[in-house]
Amino acid sequence: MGVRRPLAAVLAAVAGFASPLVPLTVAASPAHAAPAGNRDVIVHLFQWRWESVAEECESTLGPNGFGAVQVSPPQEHVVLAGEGYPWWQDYQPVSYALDQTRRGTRAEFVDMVDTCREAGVKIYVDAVVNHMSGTGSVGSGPGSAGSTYSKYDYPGLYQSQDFNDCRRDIADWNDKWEVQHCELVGLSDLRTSSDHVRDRIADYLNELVGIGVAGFRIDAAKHIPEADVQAILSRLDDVHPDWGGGRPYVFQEVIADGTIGTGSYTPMGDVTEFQYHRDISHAFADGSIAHLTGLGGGLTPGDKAVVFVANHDTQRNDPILTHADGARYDLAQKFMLAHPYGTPKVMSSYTWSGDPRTGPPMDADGTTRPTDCSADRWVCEHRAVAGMVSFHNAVAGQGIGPSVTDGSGRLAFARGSAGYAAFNATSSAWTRTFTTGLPDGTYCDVANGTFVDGVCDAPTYQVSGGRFTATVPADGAVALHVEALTECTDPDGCGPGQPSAGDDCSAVAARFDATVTTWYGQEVRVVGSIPELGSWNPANGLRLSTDAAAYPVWTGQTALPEGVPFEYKYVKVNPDDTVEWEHGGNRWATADGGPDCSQTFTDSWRE
Ligand code: LM2
Ligand code: CA
Repeated sequence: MGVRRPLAAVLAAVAGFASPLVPLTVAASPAHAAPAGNRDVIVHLFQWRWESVAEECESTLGPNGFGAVQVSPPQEHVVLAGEGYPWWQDYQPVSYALDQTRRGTRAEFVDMVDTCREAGVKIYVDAVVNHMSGTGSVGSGPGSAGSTYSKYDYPGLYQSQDFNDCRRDIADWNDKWEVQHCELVGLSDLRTSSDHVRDRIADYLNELVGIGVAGFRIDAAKHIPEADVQAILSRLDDVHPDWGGGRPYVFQEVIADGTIGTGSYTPMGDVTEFQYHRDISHAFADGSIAHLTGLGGGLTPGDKAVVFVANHDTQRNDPILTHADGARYDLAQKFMLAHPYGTPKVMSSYTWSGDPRTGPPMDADGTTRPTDCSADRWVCEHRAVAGMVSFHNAVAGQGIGPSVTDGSGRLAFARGSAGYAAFNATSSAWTRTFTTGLPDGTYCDVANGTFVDGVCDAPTYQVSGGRFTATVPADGAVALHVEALTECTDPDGCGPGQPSAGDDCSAVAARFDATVTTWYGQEVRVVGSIPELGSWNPANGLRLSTDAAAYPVWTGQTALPEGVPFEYKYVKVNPDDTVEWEHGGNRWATADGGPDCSQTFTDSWRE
């Protein structure tokens, strides 16, 4: 086996692929919907506008394997101009109208759900159903969609009898009845024991399911009696067939204490595990992570736990480790994605200075501005960990270990033979040779970049004899997995769909021979996931040609990087530039040039 040129160099030579910093996007093709599979990572795009969520699904979340977005509450809410439009307006519903909130219209919400579904990403709605508006909003109004209301009176929806009788703040948090029937920070507490209230809540959630929403965060679930949560969820419709039908995914916000534990709510669905949040945040904040292979031990069973480093409340009320802490916090979120316990929920924040009530970047009327990750106060820290989502997905089902440590601030571990990750929560670099269960090959370091459609925009590492040597940066990580190989050199192969060792071609002279019946004036092109095939844009696809002798066989040639898996389809382009895609799923292949560095793909149009 000769020494191959690094993948980036091959791409640069073949396609003029210049900078690894160029944002890599996957344009939509009709058949490019990512398989839903068992992708489960949630990202909370806190306070993002609907159209910004849609763009993020297409450009970043789908291609990197995120499973779902938790969006901020979509129902009509109070509008508090006098308080500078704080973020928490959303947590005071005044009706269940979806048109409109500070984040956009109902039509924009629907478009977001559809766009994200096409990108393989589910939408989970933050369902605020324990209460309506609160004491502080008396005299304000109308709501964001124009409804008039007062506390305990929401015309056409709820009147006084639909609220619990306690009508004062929760005073004794050791009294379960109070916690569930009195008011949480003065918010009018719904009588969720009544059929009328249960039906109205179910109507609202089912409207969302009808739009294609696939799951819910149940806000303040601990404040709703368990039987009432059960009764509401039992009224829900099954989710969209694209998500396989079945029950909506539900995770309940339960901040467990001595009075009410998560176990009361696990029969109805998943629960938030706040002790995990405290454990991982303190460990990384203190630089004491060597013991974390056992993270989650003694907590809610992992298959019921939603886990996070910080959420929108803790980052304000009880910050241990947040986006304000920079690299150390990113490192903790990466660790969460590498570790097997729980369903990870990645946070995506905006900054504020001083007053934690500060709303997101907004216009003068309190309407939220579109997200621009390089402007305003948007942090977009989920992008810094996007590559680790592919790690999480690739190692699913593999156990943790063996592990190595170096002092209390450094820990590395295998995830079976599918992945290996090293974490350094100290202020000095950590250089050592790690022994893995990985097949030999060249791996993309997904802790420091992404691996999308065979393109690595991060450093690569050579695993040889199962070992690799790395310098893990201060407050940094290195993570390798078998679905992000740029080259496999293992004589036993590296698993299905992985690049093969090839024959050391700097590029493969690829020829496509496609049998396609056309009418006069139509052209045929190959369109695929890599730049050489137009990155799914038919206008930039590889043009094929034919002549009287060859027809109906159309032929074209291009150079492809060896060992890089790609997907493709044939299209017919009409004289007016409209495009007809062949039917069926995407074709896929990996260029392997053989001894003469050439390869022919022989295909027939699929009707
Ligand atoms: C939650 N989970 O159980 C949310 O994660 C949390 O963000 C919500 O509080 C809370 N429950 C209610 O849904 C936020 C915010 C509160 C804010 C409420 C309601 O953290 O500060 O309370 O939303 O908007 C505000 C005022 C508070 C006032 C209350 C009622 O801050 O002083 O209490 O409204 O008017 C009189
Ligand atoms: Ca309640």
